[in-house]
Amino acid sequence: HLSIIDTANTIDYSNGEIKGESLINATKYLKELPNIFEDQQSFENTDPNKIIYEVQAFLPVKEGLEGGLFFGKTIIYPGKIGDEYFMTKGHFHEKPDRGEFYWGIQGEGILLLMDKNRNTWAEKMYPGSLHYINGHIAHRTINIGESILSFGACWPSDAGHNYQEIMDNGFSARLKEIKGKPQLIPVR
Ligand code: M6P
Ligand code: ZN
Repeated sequence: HLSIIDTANTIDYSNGEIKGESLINATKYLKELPNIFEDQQSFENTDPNKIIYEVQAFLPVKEGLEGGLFFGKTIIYPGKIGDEYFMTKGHFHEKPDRGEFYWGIQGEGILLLMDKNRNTWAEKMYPGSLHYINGHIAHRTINIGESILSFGACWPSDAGHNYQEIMDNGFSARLKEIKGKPQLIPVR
């Protein structure tokens, strides 16, 4: 007879946590993010082993396979380096015609977006916010709240991560806390 089976993977909607098989976990410490924050003095005065964010992803197929999908959850801890909030490295996709969905699960954040011509803009992230990221747009997430920012992501298994442009030149705007409020400041 035909059997009805349970799935190997589950998701907890309250915090985005994924359980089951084919999972990877990555912890991003401050020391691994040397070119992200502007305030070098605050960077050096902060514990290099401080955890800034954690990525969990369900990779049911091999990275690089055309036609598959990856499903992730990222949490960014609350905090600042100087007047900049904790944030992800940010990246373009290696294949610029591969898009991505992000959705807010917990906390308050900003999704920073930048096109190839270095025009930058931003979207608010909150529980229930849904974001479509066009394939050729760089994306970085920032926790502007006082609690954990948790968001989900789904992207093609052959999208790839291109960190180079962001490593070399950053985004063309920085999100800073000015008089207690997040504000986008153009760079140079
Ligand atoms: C999301 C996805 C991942 C990405 C992660 C952290 O979960 O977009 O592909 O790795 O955010 O972002 P980054 O790689 O830029 O640090
Ligand atoms: Zn991406």
